[in-house]
Amino acid sequence: MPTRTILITGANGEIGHGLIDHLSQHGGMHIIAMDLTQLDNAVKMKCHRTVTGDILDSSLLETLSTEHDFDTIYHLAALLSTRAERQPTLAHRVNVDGTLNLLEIAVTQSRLQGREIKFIYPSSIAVYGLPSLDAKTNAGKIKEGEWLEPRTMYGINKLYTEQLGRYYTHFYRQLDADPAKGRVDFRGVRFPGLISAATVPTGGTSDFAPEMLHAAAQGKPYACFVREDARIPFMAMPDAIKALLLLQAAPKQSLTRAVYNVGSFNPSAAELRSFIKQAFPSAAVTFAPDVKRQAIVDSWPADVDDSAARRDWNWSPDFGMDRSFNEYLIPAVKDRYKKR
Ligand code: NAD
Ligand code: AKB
Repeated sequence: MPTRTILITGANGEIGHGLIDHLSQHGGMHIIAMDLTQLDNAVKMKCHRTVTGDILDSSLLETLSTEHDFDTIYHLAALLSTRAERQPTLAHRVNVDGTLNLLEIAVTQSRLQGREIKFIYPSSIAVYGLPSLDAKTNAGKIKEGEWLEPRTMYGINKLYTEQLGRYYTHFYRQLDADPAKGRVDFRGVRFPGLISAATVPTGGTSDFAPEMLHAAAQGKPYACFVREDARIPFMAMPDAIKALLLLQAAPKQSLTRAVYNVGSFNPSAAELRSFIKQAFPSAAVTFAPDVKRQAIVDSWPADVDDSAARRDWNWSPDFGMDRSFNEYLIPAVKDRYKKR
């Protein structure tokens, strides 16, 4: 069987690190990894080729497309919610125009290869926008079609690009004489806040959870930027990688949606602190809410209904909160900071 070639954009980010790590161990495939920043050496050696460049550079993407036959594109590059709120026009360019560029590359590839190209896309719970805390409390587990009025540029970008993906899969150039030529098989997941033991996030609004954990593991004090009762869904990085790979591998005929919720656990910030303090009793975690970032978190759901993903592609997280912390996050962060 020929070796599959996959393109990963945003490869130097948190998910990119986890995905490349996993694929290089289990994949038997050529990984073409692209990022604006030069890939970390540990990741670089796991890839067939690395490219430092901007997803807004269409000619770079077109050149890449002439040099490789991609089987799947994992399009991870983005500006996350807090950074996007500080640079909204740049965020729109990267998150929307950049995604459009990648979808166009997928069409070109599909035409050249005469087959559908899979396009795997991490969307976010940021697509949701609850108007008040009461609404959030009463909403319970949110389904994919509910509360789609995001209040952040990032959430709006994600919601729109999900629709672009659906368009490229079903309606792209629908008035052409032969619209069937050049198809993209777009599949998205709406991730909750992700927590990795290997990397510390920057630029997100769910970052308070991983920041609290990594600070505790280093013996550093941490002032949490949301209230103790702030509650949103989270997931450990290995489950996020599992979700991307399961969705990628799912038979097309079993999929009933372009984008799926995936859930795992949803502690309040105070519950997170308690968990972390069990492992690091001297952790000095205080709460100093930033009202503006708090408002973003308040607009995100307390929990998501992921029954469609469970039904259509057999999704279930391997790690709930106990296992995420006790079997993955705590031992791995202890190990990470012991080595330094
Ligand atoms: P990250 O910020 O760690 O990584 C993003 C990467 O994209 C960075 O390495 C950055 O250099 C790169 N990038 C940014 N602009 C670029 C450009 N113009 N050209 C090329 N590369 C560019 O983020 P992550 O956590 O790895 O997230 C990956 C994807 O998953 C994003 O689309 C994000 O929206 C989504 N997501 C992440 C989370 C989370 O909690 N981490 C949750 C939901 C969705
Ligand atoms: C962010 O906070 O922006 C991300 C996300 C939940 O999409 N972590």
